[in-house]
Amino acid sequence: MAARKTTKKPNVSAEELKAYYKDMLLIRRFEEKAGQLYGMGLIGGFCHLYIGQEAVVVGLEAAAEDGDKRITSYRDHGHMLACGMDPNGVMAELTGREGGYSKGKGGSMHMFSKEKHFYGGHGIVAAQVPLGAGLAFADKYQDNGRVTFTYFGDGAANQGQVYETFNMAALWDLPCIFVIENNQYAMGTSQQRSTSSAEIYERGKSFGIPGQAVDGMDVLAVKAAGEEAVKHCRSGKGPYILEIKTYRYRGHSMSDPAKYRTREEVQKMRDERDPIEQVRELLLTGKHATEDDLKAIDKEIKAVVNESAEFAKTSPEPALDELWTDIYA
Ligand SMILES: Cc1ncc(C[n+]2csc(CCOP(=O)(O)OP(=O)(O)O)c2C)c(N)n1
Ligand SMILES: [Mg+2]
Repeated sequence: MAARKTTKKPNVSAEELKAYYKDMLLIRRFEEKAGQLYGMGLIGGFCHLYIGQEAVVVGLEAAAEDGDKRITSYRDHGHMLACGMDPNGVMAELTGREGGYSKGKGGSMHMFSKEKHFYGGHGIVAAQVPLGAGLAFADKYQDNGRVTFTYFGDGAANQGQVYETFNMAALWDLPCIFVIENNQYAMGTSQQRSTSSAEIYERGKSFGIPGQAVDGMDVLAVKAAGEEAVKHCRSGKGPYILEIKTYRYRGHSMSDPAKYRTREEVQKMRDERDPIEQVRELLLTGKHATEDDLKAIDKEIKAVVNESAEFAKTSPEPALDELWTDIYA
């Protein structure tokens, strides 16, 4: 990814900037805690952390309105927290407990919230893309002015069903924002090794879907691009593609030793491009917050995350008779 520093002046108030800082920090600390609980054997199965990518969901949620929908892949904890789902319910689902969003029966990749219009959590690469277009179809049918954020990765962008979906979404002018979270890797395969055309945002061209590439380490740039996309979709002009260039600091999942890239590459990104540090700088240099204000926010977030871990450890395991509920037959 070309290192691009934003030249844009903050187009938001100090309060909004602080809110983005807080929201990104919540995701970062929550994911760090999930990583710890995984290491302690309290979380089983797959667990894909979102650390490094926080500005993507926080920027786009800042561009969304109440009632808009979101659907994503297995790397989904950040999306849940950013749309306002309860950290206790998310963490307890990770530990497989009764107090989790799927009563402890879904785990990391399978959580939903009708209230927050969060439609999962999907473990099959790109499976959520046609589903996202389906959600947008429902909104168009009901003429309710809502848009759907359909998130997927750079690896998923090479799947055939993505292009079938682009075709139908364009044909029917669906209010669907296709958000490609390009973190440069699909498991251990870098984008250079897997992708013939690097400019993924241009892949909608032959369907007449506009797209743009966005600096995904800059929450303000993401928000601005999100607002453009939302405006386009809400005004009935059909789908829009945002390729958001981001980076994951951790391995693909908790079981990835990450031998396909150097430690230096990751460290350079953390040192030079970290989305949370960038906002911290903006807050301090713009005198919108003092070091003490930021410390107070850190403390508040830590308390929320600790409480979620406590809840996730103490909530009981699902009762045996839950084995036979919520089954589709
Ligand atoms: C249909 C299918 N093929 C393969 C896999 C195994 N798999 C899981 S994640 C993944 C890589 C996807 O990468 P990307 O879309 O870039 O998302 P990221 O993990 O980087 O967020 C693969 C190949 C799968 N889950 N589903
Ligand atoms: Mg990827």
